[in-house]
Amino acid sequence: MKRSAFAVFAAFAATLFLGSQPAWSQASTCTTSVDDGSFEDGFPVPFGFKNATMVQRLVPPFYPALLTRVCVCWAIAGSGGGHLPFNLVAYADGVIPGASLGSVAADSGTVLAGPLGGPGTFANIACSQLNAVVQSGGIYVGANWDESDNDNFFVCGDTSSTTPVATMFSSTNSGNSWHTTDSDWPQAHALGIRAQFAQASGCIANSTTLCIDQNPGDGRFQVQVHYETSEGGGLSGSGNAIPLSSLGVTEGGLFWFFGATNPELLIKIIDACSLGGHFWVFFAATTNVGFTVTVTDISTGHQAVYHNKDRTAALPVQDTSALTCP
Ligand SMILES: [Ca+2]
Repeated sequence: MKRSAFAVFAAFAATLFLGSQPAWSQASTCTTSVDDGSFEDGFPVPFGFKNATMVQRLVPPFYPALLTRVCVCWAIAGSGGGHLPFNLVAYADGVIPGASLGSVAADSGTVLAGPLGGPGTFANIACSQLNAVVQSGGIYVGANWDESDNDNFFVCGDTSSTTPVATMFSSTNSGNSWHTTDSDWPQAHALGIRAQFAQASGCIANSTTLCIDQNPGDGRFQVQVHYETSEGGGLSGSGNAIPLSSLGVTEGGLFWFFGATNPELLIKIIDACSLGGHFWVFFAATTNVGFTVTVTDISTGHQAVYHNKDRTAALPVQDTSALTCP
């Protein structure tokens, strides 16, 4: 059964507004938000679920961005106060939340019941350990909790008509399916869920970025490839990285362009600092399409960039002065 948080809150808020003001003492320490800074309501996942999840899409102010903290505003209906254990959760971007990026056990801290309408009581939870990096677009973050632990707890809601309607979802099955919060609660414009990001550093491996080690695990060298050809009616895009570290090959890797089963380029980086003060970049591409290889030494910021002209058989490259040491 679905009960309306709005109705519950309207009733107790009307009562408690006449009483003393509660202490909304836990301020948010997150700077990325989509609410207007003041909450008028609270929203549950449709009630009674032991596995309740509510998330909101947030967009970092820069890229690549490491998610360092999530701030969740909790409101409590009824009287007195309480706390609620929950899990901070993060999901990859998409039209709906994508793959789980992990969770962190957390607690609301003490939340006092009281009138809605204020900056909210936030739990500010560090989560750098998730290593959730946003390369583009946004990320879904929020809370997962057991409503039977304390069914008076709601996620703070912003119902101001001037607040743009955020992208918000709830789930009752750990994200196997989602439904939109503003369909459950039409007055919902945004949730009291915020995030903090830090500029991500180091090589961040993804589908188009290969990280190659100098020393085991350091991911010192970032390799990206762009291809562009007039063949096939004109094709261009990012080369797709095929890391080989799972095979124990940490000083080189492959890229494919047109089919995942068909590699186009083998690249490796050799530490020859003791032989003349350079890292060597060697690669061989079995193609005649135009491409650009960009190797970045994350440690120094130095780059080595190589071009192959379109419709030209690529020659092997053995650059022994590619990047200066150390
Ligand atoms: Ca508001």
